[in-house]
Amino acid sequence: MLLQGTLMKGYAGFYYVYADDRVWECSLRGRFRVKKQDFIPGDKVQILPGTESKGTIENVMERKNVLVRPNIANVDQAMLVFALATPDPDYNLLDRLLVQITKAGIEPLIVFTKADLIARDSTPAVDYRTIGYRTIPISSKTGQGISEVIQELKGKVTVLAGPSGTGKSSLINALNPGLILKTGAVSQKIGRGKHTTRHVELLSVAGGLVADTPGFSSLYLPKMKREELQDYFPEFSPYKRNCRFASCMHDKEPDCAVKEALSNLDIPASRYDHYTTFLKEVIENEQRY
Ligand SMILES: Nc1nc2c(ncn2[C@@H]2O[C@H](COP(=O)(O)OP(=O)(O)O)[C@@H](O)[C@H]2O)c(=O)[nH]1
Ligand SMILES: [Mg+2]
Ligand SMILES: [Zn+2]
Repeated sequence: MLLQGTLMKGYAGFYYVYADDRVWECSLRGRFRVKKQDFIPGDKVQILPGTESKGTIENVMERKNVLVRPNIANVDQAMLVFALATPDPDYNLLDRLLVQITKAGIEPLIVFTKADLIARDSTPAVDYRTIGYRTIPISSKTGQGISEVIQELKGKVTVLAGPSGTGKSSLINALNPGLILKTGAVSQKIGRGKHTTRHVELLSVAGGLVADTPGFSSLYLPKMKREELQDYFPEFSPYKRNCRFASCMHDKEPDCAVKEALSNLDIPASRYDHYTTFLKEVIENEQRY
């Protein structure tokens, strides 16, 4: 009987596969060795279980997507981790990541950490949940929101994104007390040197798999046509068909319904700001090709 599983990592000639809620140490069928097939974490495989959690990889499925950095296949979602305080959220970076991730065909999940540091009744500067993004405020200190994050990770392959110091490692530790990742500024300094190459791996966390290194670290927006950018601002869509020009970029054009919604406070000012900032970048990039 073959088991469906997901490759977590390859190491010293063995492949570690997560299947049936546990980890199997697998070797490859000869034909894969002959074909020099490259397996990467996230690959969906079928394994033939043997004794003592050992097995062999019998089949590998076609990939639905591949992320380059970190190199992972079949990524279901990206968890964007931003702190509500210390450091204050960088909304420009958050909006930039939302564009990158959505364009890559990956579902975003926004997690705001360190909720214990702000007043319970304080409202966020930008209401990402109302825009339509899955958004969870959490605290790794008090446990607030942790069970909601567990629900979202279950059965999925997740890559983390977000600045350092926002509590990504602390969150993984809170989700999975058995697994201790280094946290805080000090251990980051003495951590892996910049020049040490290392392989990415998926960690088994809360019934799902999470990449151990953050992704989407590039600040550059992906190449796209200027008309496409507004698709990544879903809160514009109820208004844009009322703009005078069908080709409206919602920038300098007269009779723009998006700008009218902005002045009525129906669109958050910082989102619109970032849209116009990104639009300039996208147009500059267009001219390079
Ligand atoms: N008050 C508070 N501090 C936190 C929370 N999560 C992380 N921290 C602290 O923030 C710092 C950075 O956390 P870390 O997990 O290393 O962040 P990373 O760089 O994103 O992995 C550490 O000093 C943590 O103790 C939280 O929910 N509440
Ligand atoms: Mg960390
Ligand atoms: Zn417009």
